[in-house]
Amino acid sequence: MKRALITGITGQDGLYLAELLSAKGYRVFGLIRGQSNPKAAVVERLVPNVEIVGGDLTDLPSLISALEVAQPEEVYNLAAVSFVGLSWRQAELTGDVTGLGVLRMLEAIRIYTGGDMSKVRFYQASSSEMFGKVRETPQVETTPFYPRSPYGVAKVYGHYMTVNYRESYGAYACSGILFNHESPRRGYEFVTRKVTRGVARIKLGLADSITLGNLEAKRDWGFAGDYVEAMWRMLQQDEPDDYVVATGVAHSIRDLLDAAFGHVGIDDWSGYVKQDPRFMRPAEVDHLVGDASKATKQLGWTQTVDFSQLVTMMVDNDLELEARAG
Ligand code: NAP
Ligand code: G4F
Repeated sequence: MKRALITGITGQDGLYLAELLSAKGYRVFGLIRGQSNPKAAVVERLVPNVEIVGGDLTDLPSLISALEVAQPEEVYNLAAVSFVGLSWRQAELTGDVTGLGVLRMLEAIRIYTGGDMSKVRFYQASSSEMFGKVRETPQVETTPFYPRSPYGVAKVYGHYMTVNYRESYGAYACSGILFNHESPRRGYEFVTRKVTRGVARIKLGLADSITLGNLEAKRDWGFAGDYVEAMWRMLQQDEPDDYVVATGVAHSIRDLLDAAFGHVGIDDWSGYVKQDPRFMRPAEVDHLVGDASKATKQLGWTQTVDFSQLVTMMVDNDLELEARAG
Protein backbone atom coordinates (compact mmCIF):
# COMPACT_ATOMS: atom_id res chain seq x y z
CA MET A 1 0.00 0.00 0.00
CA LYS A 2 1.55 3.31 -1.12
CA ARG A 3 1.49 6.22 1.31
CA ALA A 4 0.98 9.86 0.36
CA LEU A 5 1.03 13.12 2.30
CA ILE A 6 -1.09 15.98 0.95
CA THR A 7 -0.66 19.56 2.19
CA GLY A 8 -3.69 21.76 1.52
CA ILE A 9 -6.03 18.79 1.96
CA THR A 10 -8.89 21.07 3.09
CA GLY A 11 -8.76 22.98 -0.21
CA GLN A 12 -10.48 22.25 -3.51
CA ASP A 13 -7.63 20.25 -5.04
CA GLY A 14 -6.70 18.51 -1.78
CA LEU A 15 -10.14 16.94 -1.51
CA TYR A 16 -10.21 15.73 -5.13
CA LEU A 17 -6.67 14.37 -4.86
CA ALA A 18 -7.44 12.60 -1.58
CA GLU A 19 -10.43 10.92 -3.23
CA LEU A 20 -8.34 9.91 -6.24
CA LEU A 21 -5.49 8.44 -4.17
CA SER A 22 -7.88 6.66 -1.79
CA ALA A 23 -9.62 5.08 -4.78
CA LYS A 24 -6.22 3.89 -6.01
CA GLY A 25 -5.60 2.15 -2.69
CA TYR A 26 -3.20 4.67 -1.17
CA ARG A 27 -2.98 5.32 2.54
CA VAL A 28 -3.57 9.08 2.51
CA PHE A 29 -2.35 11.54 5.16
CA GLY A 30 -3.58 15.12 5.10
CA LEU A 31 -1.77 18.05 6.70
CA ILE A 32 -4.14 20.35 8.57
CA ARG A 33 -3.12 23.59 10.26
CA GLY A 34 -4.41 25.15 13.46
CA GLN A 35 -5.43 23.63 16.77
CA SER A 36 -9.09 23.18 15.93
CA ASN A 37 -9.51 23.65 12.20
CA PRO A 38 -13.24 23.29 11.39
CA LYS A 39 -12.42 22.03 7.89
CA ALA A 40 -10.96 18.81 9.37
CA ALA A 41 -14.54 17.61 9.84
CA VAL A 42 -15.30 18.27 6.15
CA VAL A 43 -12.30 16.19 5.10
CA GLU A 44 -13.28 13.37 7.45
CA ARG A 45 -16.85 13.39 6.10
CA LEU A 46 -15.92 13.44 2.41
CA VAL A 47 -12.86 11.17 2.49
CA PRO A 48 -13.30 9.17 5.71
CA ASN A 49 -10.13 7.11 5.45
CA VAL A 50 -7.79 10.14 5.28
CA GLU A 51 -5.51 10.32 8.31
CA ILE A 52 -5.12 13.86 9.61
CA VAL A 53 -1.72 15.15 10.74
CA GLY A 54 -1.14 18.58 12.25
CA GLY A 55 1.30 21.00 10.65
CA ASP A 56 1.81 24.35 9.04
CA LEU A 57 3.91 25.42 6.04
CA THR A 58 5.37 28.23 8.15
CA ASP A 59 6.73 25.76 10.73
CA LEU A 60 9.56 23.47 9.58
CA PRO A 61 9.60 21.16 12.64
CA SER A 62 5.90 20.43 12.16
CA LEU A 63 6.57 19.40 8.55
CA ILE A 64 9.35 17.03 9.61
CA SER A 65 7.02 15.52 12.24
CA ALA A 66 4.27 15.09 9.64
CA LEU A 67 6.69 13.20 7.39
CA GLU A 68 7.73 10.98 10.29
CA VAL A 69 4.09 10.12 10.97
CA ALA A 70 3.03 9.66 7.35
CA GLN A 71 6.23 8.01 6.04
CA PRO A 72 5.09 8.84 2.51
CA GLU A 73 6.48 7.75 -0.83
CA GLU A 74 4.73 10.76 -2.38
CA VAL A 75 4.22 14.32 -1.10
CA TYR A 76 1.79 16.66 -2.86
CA ASN A 77 2.40 20.26 -1.77
CA LEU A 78 -0.92 21.96 -2.48
CA ALA A 79 -1.05 24.31 0.53
CA ALA A 80 -0.79 28.02 -0.20
CA VAL A 81 -2.32 31.41 0.24
CA SER A 82 -3.99 30.84 -3.13
CA PHE A 83 -6.22 33.87 -3.65
CA VAL A 84 -4.40 36.34 -5.91
CA GLY A 85 -6.54 39.28 -4.73
CA LEU A 86 -5.57 38.73 -1.11
CA SER A 87 -1.88 38.50 -1.97
CA TRP A 88 -1.54 42.31 -2.34
CA ARG A 89 -3.17 42.89 1.04
CA GLN A 90 -1.12 40.18 2.79
CA ALA A 91 2.01 40.12 0.66
CA GLU A 92 4.39 39.07 3.44
CA LEU A 93 2.18 36.17 4.54
CA THR A 94 1.82 35.11 0.90
CA GLY A 95 5.59 35.12 0.47
CA ASP A 96 6.02 33.13 3.68
CA VAL A 97 3.44 30.42 2.94
CA THR A 98 3.23 30.25 -0.87
CA GLY A 99 6.93 30.91 -1.48
CA LEU A 100 9.07 29.98 1.54
CA GLY A 101 6.61 27.21 2.46
CA VAL A 102 7.84 25.26 -0.57
CA LEU A 103 11.44 25.57 0.59
CA ARG A 104 10.42 24.38 4.08
CA MET A 105 8.63 21.34 2.67
CA LEU A 106 11.63 20.47 0.50
CA GLU A 107 14.01 20.96 3.44
CA ALA A 108 11.77 18.77 5.61
CA ILE A 109 12.04 16.00 3.01
CA ARG A 110 15.82 16.45 2.76
CA ILE A 111 16.16 16.14 6.55
CA TYR A 112 13.63 13.30 6.83
CA THR A 113 15.33 11.25 4.07
CA GLY A 114 18.81 11.85 5.48
CA GLY A 115 19.76 13.53 2.22
CA ASP A 116 18.57 10.83 -0.17
CA MET A 117 15.76 12.92 -1.59
CA SER A 118 14.99 10.44 -4.38
CA LYS A 119 13.19 8.31 -1.73
CA VAL A 120 10.21 10.66 -1.55
CA ARG A 121 8.54 11.94 -4.70
CA PHE A 122 7.46 15.59 -4.49
CA TYR A 123 4.78 17.49 -6.39
CA GLN A 124 4.71 21.31 -6.28
CA ALA A 125 1.49 23.14 -7.15
CA SER A 126 2.87 25.80 -9.48
CA SER A 127 0.59 28.16 -11.34
CA SER A 128 -0.10 29.81 -14.68
CA GLU A 129 -0.08 33.08 -12.67
CA MET A 130 3.72 32.81 -13.02
CA PHE A 131 3.31 33.74 -16.72
CA GLY A 132 1.45 36.93 -15.73
CA LYS A 133 2.11 39.53 -18.39
CA VAL A 134 2.56 36.81 -20.95
CA ARG A 135 5.62 36.68 -23.17
CA GLU A 136 4.04 34.30 -25.70
CA THR A 137 0.67 32.68 -26.40
CA PRO A 138 -0.16 29.93 -25.71
CA GLN A 139 2.09 29.40 -22.70
CA VAL A 140 4.25 26.27 -22.48
CA GLU A 141 6.82 24.95 -20.00
CA THR A 142 9.59 27.11 -21.51
CA THR A 143 7.63 30.38 -21.65
CA PRO A 144 9.48 33.00 -19.54
CA PHE A 145 7.75 34.08 -16.32
CA TYR A 146 6.52 37.63 -15.65
CA PRO A 147 4.42 37.44 -12.47
CA ARG A 148 2.04 40.32 -11.76
CA SER A 149 1.08 39.77 -8.11
CA PRO A 150 2.77 38.89 -4.81
CA TYR A 151 1.12 35.48 -5.27
CA GLY A 152 2.67 35.03 -8.72
CA VAL A 153 6.09 36.11 -7.45
CA ALA A 154 5.86 33.64 -4.53
CA LYS A 155 4.89 30.83 -6.92
CA VAL A 156 7.90 31.58 -9.14
CA TYR A 157 10.13 31.23 -6.06
CA GLY A 158 8.50 27.89 -5.16
CA HIS A 159 8.80 26.69 -8.73
CA TYR A 160 12.50 27.44 -9.00
CA MET A 161 13.18 25.95 -5.55
CA THR A 162 11.57 22.75 -6.77
CA VAL A 163 13.76 22.76 -9.89
CA ASN A 164 16.79 23.63 -7.78
CA TYR A 165 16.32 20.74 -5.32
CA ARG A 166 15.96 18.40 -8.28
CA GLU A 167 19.21 19.68 -9.78
CA SER A 168 21.13 20.12 -6.50
CA TYR A 169 20.09 17.07 -4.46
CA GLY A 170 18.68 14.65 -7.03
CA ALA A 171 15.19 15.12 -5.62
CA TYR A 172 12.36 13.47 -7.48
CA ALA A 173 10.54 16.81 -7.63
CA CYS A 174 7.95 17.84 -10.21
CA SER A 175 6.32 21.18 -10.77
CA GLY A 176 2.84 21.16 -12.27
CA ILE A 177 2.15 24.51 -13.93
CA LEU A 178 -1.61 24.33 -13.71
CA PHE A 179 -3.98 26.78 -15.34
CA ASN A 180 -7.20 27.77 -13.54
CA HIS A 181 -9.30 24.80 -12.51
CA GLU A 182 -12.66 25.00 -10.85
CA SER A 183 -15.43 22.82 -9.46
CA PRO A 184 -18.42 22.85 -7.12
CA ARG A 185 -15.79 22.83 -4.34
CA ARG A 186 -14.16 26.08 -5.50
CA GLY A 187 -13.84 28.78 -2.82
CA TYR A 188 -16.51 31.51 -2.99
CA GLU A 189 -13.88 34.24 -3.42
CA PHE A 190 -12.84 33.07 -6.91
CA VAL A 191 -14.67 34.55 -9.89
CA THR A 192 -16.22 31.33 -11.26
CA ARG A 193 -17.83 30.37 -7.96
CA LYS A 194 -18.81 33.96 -7.20
CA VAL A 195 -20.65 34.02 -10.53
CA THR A 196 -22.27 30.57 -10.31
CA ARG A 197 -23.46 31.19 -6.75
CA GLY A 198 -24.67 34.68 -7.66
CA VAL A 199 -26.59 33.36 -10.67
CA ALA A 200 -28.17 30.64 -8.55
CA ARG A 201 -29.26 33.20 -5.94
CA ILE A 202 -30.68 35.53 -8.58
CA LYS A 203 -32.58 32.67 -10.23
CA LEU A 204 -34.03 31.65 -6.85
CA GLY A 205 -35.02 35.23 -6.00
CA LEU A 206 -32.50 35.43 -3.12
CA ALA A 207 -30.38 38.22 -4.67
CA ASP A 208 -30.75 40.83 -7.36
CA SER A 209 -27.17 41.37 -8.55
CA ILE A 210 -23.52 40.23 -8.60
CA THR A 211 -20.72 42.76 -8.09
CA LEU A 212 -17.51 42.06 -9.98
CA GLY A 213 -14.28 43.72 -11.10
CA ASN A 214 -12.69 43.40 -14.55
CA LEU A 215 -14.93 41.56 -17.02
CA GLU A 216 -12.43 41.52 -19.89
CA ALA A 217 -9.75 39.21 -18.41
CA LYS A 218 -9.47 35.78 -20.02
CA ARG A 219 -8.65 32.52 -18.32
CA ASP A 220 -8.14 28.91 -19.42
CA TRP A 221 -10.65 27.19 -17.11
CA GLY A 222 -10.69 23.41 -16.58
CA PHE A 223 -12.21 20.99 -14.09
CA ALA A 224 -10.26 20.36 -10.84
CA GLY A 225 -11.14 16.64 -10.88
CA ASP A 226 -9.25 16.29 -14.18
CA TYR A 227 -6.26 18.28 -12.95
CA VAL A 228 -5.52 16.16 -9.87
CA GLU A 229 -5.23 13.16 -12.21
CA ALA A 230 -2.38 15.02 -13.95
CA MET A 231 -0.66 15.63 -10.58
CA TRP A 232 -0.69 11.92 -9.79
CA ARG A 233 0.52 10.98 -13.28
CA MET A 234 3.52 13.32 -12.94
CA LEU A 235 4.76 11.37 -9.92
CA GLN A 236 4.43 8.00 -11.69
CA GLN A 237 7.02 8.82 -14.42
CA ASP A 238 10.55 7.37 -14.47
CA GLU A 239 12.07 10.86 -14.34
CA PRO A 240 10.79 14.00 -12.60
CA ASP A 241 9.85 16.91 -14.85
CA ASP A 242 7.66 20.01 -15.12
CA TYR A 243 4.39 20.09 -17.03
CA VAL A 244 1.78 22.62 -18.12
CA VAL A 245 -1.79 21.43 -17.52
CA ALA A 246 -4.48 23.38 -19.37
CA THR A 247 -7.43 23.03 -21.74
CA GLY A 248 -5.99 25.25 -24.49
CA VAL A 249 -9.17 27.37 -24.62
CA ALA A 250 -9.57 30.80 -23.00
CA HIS A 251 -12.81 32.52 -22.03
CA SER A 252 -13.46 36.00 -20.66
CA ILE A 253 -15.46 36.80 -17.52
CA ARG A 254 -18.17 37.97 -19.95
CA ASP A 255 -18.20 34.47 -21.53
CA LEU A 256 -18.50 33.01 -18.03
CA LEU A 257 -21.49 35.29 -17.34
CA ASP A 258 -23.08 34.32 -20.69
CA ALA A 259 -22.72 30.61 -19.88
CA ALA A 260 -23.89 30.80 -16.25
CA PHE A 261 -26.87 33.10 -16.81
CA GLY A 262 -27.71 31.29 -20.05
CA HIS A 263 -27.97 28.02 -18.16
CA VAL A 264 -30.81 29.41 -16.02
CA GLY A 265 -32.57 30.96 -19.01
CA ILE A 266 -31.36 34.58 -18.66
CA ASP A 267 -29.91 35.78 -21.96
CA ASP A 268 -29.36 39.45 -21.10
CA TRP A 269 -27.51 39.69 -17.78
CA SER A 270 -26.56 43.36 -18.05
CA GLY A 271 -29.15 44.41 -15.43
CA TYR A 272 -27.86 41.88 -12.91
CA VAL A 273 -24.11 42.61 -12.97
CA LYS A 274 -22.50 45.59 -11.26
CA GLN A 275 -18.84 46.57 -11.31
CA ASP A 276 -16.88 47.94 -8.37
CA PRO A 277 -13.25 49.12 -8.34
CA ARG A 278 -12.82 47.19 -5.08
CA PHE A 279 -12.61 44.01 -7.15
CA MET A 280 -10.10 45.39 -9.68
CA ARG A 281 -6.48 44.36 -9.21
CA PRO A 282 -3.48 46.70 -8.95
CA ALA A 283 -1.89 44.76 -11.83
CA GLU A 284 -4.03 42.43 -13.93
CA VAL A 285 -3.18 39.25 -15.80
CA ASP A 286 -5.13 39.82 -18.99
CA HIS A 287 -5.05 36.62 -20.94
CA LEU A 288 -3.86 33.14 -19.96
CA VAL A 289 -4.11 30.13 -22.23
CA GLY A 290 -1.95 27.04 -21.97
CA ASP A 291 -0.66 24.39 -24.32
CA ALA A 292 -0.65 21.02 -22.50
CA SER A 293 0.86 19.04 -25.40
CA LYS A 294 3.73 17.76 -23.23
CA ALA A 295 1.36 16.45 -20.54
CA THR A 296 -0.84 14.88 -23.20
CA LYS A 297 2.09 13.19 -24.92
CA GLN A 298 4.17 12.10 -21.91
CA LEU A 299 1.51 11.60 -19.23
CA GLY A 300 -1.36 10.56 -21.48
CA TRP A 301 -3.43 13.25 -19.73
CA THR A 302 -6.63 14.64 -21.25
CA GLN A 303 -9.49 16.76 -19.93
CA THR A 304 -12.92 15.15 -19.61
CA VAL A 305 -15.00 18.25 -18.78
CA ASP A 306 -15.16 21.30 -21.07
CA PHE A 307 -15.98 24.91 -20.14
CA SER A 308 -19.70 24.65 -20.80
CA GLN A 309 -20.03 21.39 -18.83
CA LEU A 310 -18.00 22.92 -15.98
CA VAL A 311 -20.21 26.00 -15.69
CA THR A 312 -23.35 23.86 -15.89
CA MET A 313 -22.05 21.57 -13.12
CA MET A 314 -21.22 24.54 -10.88
CA VAL A 315 -24.50 26.41 -11.43
CA ASP A 316 -26.55 23.24 -10.83
CA ASN A 317 -24.64 22.56 -7.63
CA ASP A 318 -25.18 26.12 -6.39
CA LEU A 319 -28.88 26.04 -7.29
CA GLU A 320 -29.23 23.00 -5.06
CA LEU A 321 -27.12 24.43 -2.21
CA GLU A 322 -28.80 27.84 -2.24
CA ALA A 323 -32.30 26.36 -2.47
CA ARG A 324 -31.54 24.23 0.59
CA ALA A 325 -30.05 27.19 2.52
CA GLY A 326 -33.11 29.27 1.55
P1 NAP B 1 -7.38 26.35 -1.90
O1 NAP B 1 -8.72 25.73 -2.08
O2 NAP B 1 -7.31 27.81 -1.60
O3 NAP B 1 -6.62 25.54 -0.74
C1 NAP B 1 -5.47 26.07 -0.13
C2 NAP B 1 -5.05 25.14 0.98
O4 NAP B 1 -3.85 25.62 1.60
C3 NAP B 1 -6.09 24.99 2.12
O5 NAP B 1 -6.16 23.63 2.46
C4 NAP B 1 -5.47 25.79 3.25
O6 NAP B 1 -5.82 25.36 4.55
C5 NAP B 1 -3.99 25.49 3.01
N1 NAP B 1 -3.10 26.41 3.71
C6 NAP B 1 -3.09 27.76 3.65
N2 NAP B 1 -2.11 28.26 4.44
C7 NAP B 1 -1.49 27.20 5.01
C8 NAP B 1 -0.41 27.06 5.92
N3 NAP B 1 0.24 28.12 6.42
N4 NAP B 1 -0.04 25.81 6.28
C9 NAP B 1 -0.68 24.72 5.81
N5 NAP B 1 -1.73 24.79 4.96
C10 NAP B 1 -2.13 26.02 4.57
O7 NAP B 1 -6.47 26.10 -3.19
P2 NAP B 1 -6.70 25.10 -4.43
O8 NAP B 1 -7.51 25.80 -5.45
O9 NAP B 1 -7.08 23.76 -3.93
O10 NAP B 1 -5.21 25.04 -5.02
C11 NAP B 1 -4.26 24.09 -4.53
C12 NAP B 1 -2.87 24.59 -4.88
O11 NAP B 1 -2.73 24.74 -6.29
C13 NAP B 1 -2.50 25.95 -4.29
O12 NAP B 1 -1.12 25.93 -4.00
C14 NAP B 1 -2.77 26.93 -5.42
O13 NAP B 1 -1.98 28.08 -5.27
C15 NAP B 1 -2.34 26.07 -6.60
N6 NAP B 1 -2.99 26.36 -7.88
C16 NAP B 1 -4.35 26.40 -7.95
C17 NAP B 1 -4.96 26.62 -9.18
C18 NAP B 1 -6.47 26.65 -9.30
O14 NAP B 1 -6.96 27.14 -10.32
N7 NAP B 1 -7.21 26.10 -8.34
C19 NAP B 1 -4.17 26.79 -10.33
C20 NAP B 1 -2.79 26.71 -10.20
C21 NAP B 1 -2.20 26.49 -8.98
P3 NAP B 1 -7.07 26.00 5.36
O15 NAP B 1 -8.29 25.32 4.81
O16 NAP B 1 -6.77 25.63 6.76
O17 NAP B 1 -7.07 27.45 5.06
O1 G4F C 1 -10.98 33.63 -10.05
P1 G4F C 1 -9.79 34.49 -9.83
O2 G4F C 1 -9.65 35.13 -8.51
O3 G4F C 1 -8.53 33.59 -10.22
P2 G4F C 1 -7.03 33.95 -10.62
O4 G4F C 1 -6.63 35.28 -10.15
O5 G4F C 1 -6.88 33.67 -12.07
O6 G4F C 1 -6.21 32.87 -9.75
C1 G4F C 1 -6.60 31.51 -9.68
O7 G4F C 1 -5.99 30.80 -10.74
C2 G4F C 1 -4.55 30.76 -10.66
C3 G4F C 1 -4.06 29.99 -11.89
O8 G4F C 1 -3.88 30.87 -12.96
C4 G4F C 1 -4.16 30.08 -9.37
F1 G4F C 1 -2.81 29.97 -9.31
C5 G4F C 1 -4.68 30.88 -8.19
O9 G4F C 1 -4.36 30.19 -6.98
C6 G4F C 1 -6.20 30.97 -8.32
O10 G4F C 1 -6.74 29.67 -8.15
O11 G4F C 1 -9.77 35.66 -10.92
C7 G4F C 1 -9.85 35.38 -12.30
C8 G4F C 1 -10.06 36.67 -13.08
C9 G4F C 1 -9.07 37.79 -12.73
O12 G4F C 1 -8.65 38.39 -13.93
C10 G4F C 1 -9.87 38.79 -11.92
O13 G4F C 1 -9.44 40.13 -12.03
O14 G4F C 1 -11.34 37.20 -12.75
C11 G4F C 1 -11.23 38.60 -12.57
N1 G4F C 1 -12.34 39.07 -11.73
C12 G4F C 1 -13.28 39.98 -12.10
N2 G4F C 1 -14.12 40.23 -11.08
C13 G4F C 1 -12.59 38.69 -10.45
C14 G4F C 1 -13.71 39.43 -10.05
N3 G4F C 1 -11.97 37.81 -9.64
C15 G4F C 1 -12.48 37.63 -8.40
N4 G4F C 1 -11.89 36.72 -7.59
N5 G4F C 1 -13.57 38.34 -7.94
C16 G4F C 1 -14.21 39.24 -8.73
O15 G4F C 1 -15.18 39.88 -8.31
